[in-house]
Amino acid sequence: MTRSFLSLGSNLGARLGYLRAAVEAIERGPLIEVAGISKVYETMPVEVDEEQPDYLNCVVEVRYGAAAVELLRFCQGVEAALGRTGKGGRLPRTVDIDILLFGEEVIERPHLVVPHPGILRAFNLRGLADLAPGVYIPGRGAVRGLLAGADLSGIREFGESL
Ligand code: PH2
Ligand code: MG
Ligand code: MG
Repeated sequence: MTRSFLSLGSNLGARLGYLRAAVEAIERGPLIEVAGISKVYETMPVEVDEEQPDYLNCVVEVRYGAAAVELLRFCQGVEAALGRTGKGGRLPRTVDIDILLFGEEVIERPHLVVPHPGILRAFNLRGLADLAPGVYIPGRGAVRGLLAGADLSGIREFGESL
């Protein structure tokens, strides 16, 4: 089983409901166990071209019993089942599920880059730190040190959790 961390984000419709539905779908998935869920954060959109609504973001820790590409396929299936729109182009989305870390594997394929290119976004570091501040990001260092240097403006704890 590989320890993996998933980033969940939603900025369309019933955002918390989409995050909840995504976690429930992940829990029902094959060869996967949910080991932890971070707090939920409300975050200002980063790295987007046009104005869009604020996100709810969280990080989910899983144990997965197959390869990273299989996990990617599974996550894409959950996104599709939850009516994901706005694929590509960093458009608003009902739910986005990204593989932040897959053990300490480094993967660079056209459709799968791990650690995820967005892993250093402050909301991902916050979520990771809730679950595993000591976890090592290959090529970058431990989460707690990276978080200490991150700009946390634009991120606030959302009242409700998953
Ligand atoms: N996801 C993006 C682009 N920008 N900004 C926030 N705050 N949260 C996200 O999940 C997010 C983003 C692309 O997936
Ligand atoms: Mg994303
Ligand atoms: Mg994505």
